[in-house]
Amino acid sequence: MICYPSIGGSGIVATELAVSLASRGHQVHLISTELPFRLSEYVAGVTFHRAQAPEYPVLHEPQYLIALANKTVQVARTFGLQLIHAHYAIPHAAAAYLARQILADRTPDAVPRVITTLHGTDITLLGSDPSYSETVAFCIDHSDGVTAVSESLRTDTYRELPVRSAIRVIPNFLDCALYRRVFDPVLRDRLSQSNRFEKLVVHVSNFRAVKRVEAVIEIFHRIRARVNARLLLVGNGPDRSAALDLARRLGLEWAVTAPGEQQNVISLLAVSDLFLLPSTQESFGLAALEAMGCEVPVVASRVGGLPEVIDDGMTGFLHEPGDLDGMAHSAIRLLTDEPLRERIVRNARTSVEQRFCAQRIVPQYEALYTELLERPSGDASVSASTEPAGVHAQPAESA
Ligand code: GMT
Repeated sequence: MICYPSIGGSGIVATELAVSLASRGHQVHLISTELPFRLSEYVAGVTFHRAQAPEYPVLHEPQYLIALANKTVQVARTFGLQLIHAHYAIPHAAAAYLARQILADRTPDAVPRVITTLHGTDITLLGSDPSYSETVAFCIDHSDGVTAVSESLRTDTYRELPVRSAIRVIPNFLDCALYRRVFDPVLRDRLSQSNRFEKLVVHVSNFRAVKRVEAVIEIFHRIRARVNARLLLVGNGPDRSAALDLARRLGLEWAVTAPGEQQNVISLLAVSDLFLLPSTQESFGLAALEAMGCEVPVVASRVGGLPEVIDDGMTGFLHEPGDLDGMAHSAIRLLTDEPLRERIVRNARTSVEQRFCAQRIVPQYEALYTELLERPSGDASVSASTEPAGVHAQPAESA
């Protein structure tokens, strides 16, 4: 499993998948530059390998792609890897492709299959950039299996890139036994004065422009005009200071708590009353799913894969990204109409249990792995002159 270690959905999904596969008896090797932040304790069956790119004065920047491919080759040789699963196409699909080419050249009888999982910004923001698009499309097409985390991302990939591979949609998932509401009254009292009927609104992200954290502040400002509430901003990233500046200018500084990155978001979600996600783009919206698992009602943008996660009016509320008044209106309804809030969170939790629990989704990855491994050797050809296995003239297949 190749992934980014830092806060962000693709690393979380890769880590949760590794842990889940290990609990089902597989041996998983996680390759990353740092210990992934959700792998906080020892897990039997998961081994971490650090890929390090040395610096050298001649190089303008560390050669991450080469170091990652190199580490993957070494791990494959030492542990006899059968599969390389790259999470986030840039540059992990390229590293996996390169590793497989090297292994095929030196040990043609033991060449692992390569799976690339597309997560979102690797396609919608970065991958489609003309500076990257040809290479990203080539590496995706030369994976033996390709998955996307939503139908929306699959459609975007075919629209944005000259990709011909069949892309299978395997949605993101949760450990439903962990992501649930266990209310901690002491923690809640620290974050808001519940004895004074103060509501707690939460946002969790990596504070990049696409998350629109300033819009979170603007919506919260509108909520505050009607409801006694505090805001909890969990995470860190480029837009954190701007968001806190805006809160200050609006006189809300005292009502906003921003503790930075947190390893355990479950306890924080489990004491919150409302989750805001006004992103400009979300290929899936794992943060929204985590909130729904913890019975926190979500108000979000109607973009990307969010409508595949949230059924508007049934399991949460969706609005156009520019409609901050609409988002504030739904938020105020959820914070003041208890029967509505109860209905939405009950539906949301049921939807998570029926559609997005690990035991429902992880077997879909296992089935894909098995399919790829059962293909006669040579099907998943690594020869540059042959068509990659799984390439179809028409984009078609779905899980
Ligand atoms: O953009 C982020 O928040 C990080 C990014 C990532 O890959 O780390 O998230 C993307 O992948 C997540 C996991 O599949 C999805 O839940 C997010 O919706 C997606 N982000 C965007 O599309 C903006």
